Amino acid sequence: MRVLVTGAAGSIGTVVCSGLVDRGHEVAGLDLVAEPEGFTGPWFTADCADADAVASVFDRLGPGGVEAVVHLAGVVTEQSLPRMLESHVVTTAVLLDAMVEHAVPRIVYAGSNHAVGRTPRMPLLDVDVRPRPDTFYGVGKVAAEALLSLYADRYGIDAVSARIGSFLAQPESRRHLATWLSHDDAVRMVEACLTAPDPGFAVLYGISGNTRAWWDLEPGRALGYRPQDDADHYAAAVEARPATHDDDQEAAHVGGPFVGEAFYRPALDRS
Ligand code: 15L
Repeated sequence: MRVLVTGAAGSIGTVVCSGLVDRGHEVAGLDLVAEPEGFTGPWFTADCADADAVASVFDRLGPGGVEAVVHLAGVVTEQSLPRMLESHVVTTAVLLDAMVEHAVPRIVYAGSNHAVGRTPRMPLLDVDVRPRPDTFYGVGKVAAEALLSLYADRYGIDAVSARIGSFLAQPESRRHLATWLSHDDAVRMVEACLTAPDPGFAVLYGISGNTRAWWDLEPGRALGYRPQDDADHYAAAVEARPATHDDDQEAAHVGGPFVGEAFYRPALDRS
């Protein structure tokens, strides 16, 4: 499959791009920065919030040059509301408009657990709980999912949002024993979302097959995602570290640290 990956130079982007290439896909990269060493496909340095720049990327890849978009670009920390809306909502809208114009039928989106981060932790959270963001970052992710739903309904685009947990080489905290997404499982997950037959608008939790998961893996399995890693493998090492106040706070809501007062701020920056 010919795939355009945004945020291709980022931490998840580099892993996903090389994983998709290893699995036989043709990958074009788009990012604000120059291509990382070793990237083999076409590369575009542009801002996904710039509609003209994005339209030109699709034009240059030509008719049929993109069969699916994997949208991973976006600021991964909390910032002001306008910044979050631009980073997560405007970029998604720009890509969706370009997809409509160029008849690209599928997008896989890096959603986030922070779209529901204010939900008190419970044994197994399904994907149909109400949006309950923990930050403006989470608000941006909720709104981006709403856009995906709109374009799926209006234009028949297949739009899959993976609410990613904690994408890391290894789990580092007690919370990660539930929220971890391994590098290899991230590639498996994205490929499943790219190739699932007729998903329409769909949401899954993007985590590994963690024994202690707080999130239901079933929506992912329904799309063909078969995680092979489990954070429990690292539990002894993680639990050998002294428990901290943060561990308790992080365990109360699924969004962990993003729920805490350290993340409270006014929506708008004022000069
Ligand atoms: C995310 O969505 C963030 O991008 C990342 O920085 C982590 O906070 C992660 O979630 C997490 O919840 O661990």
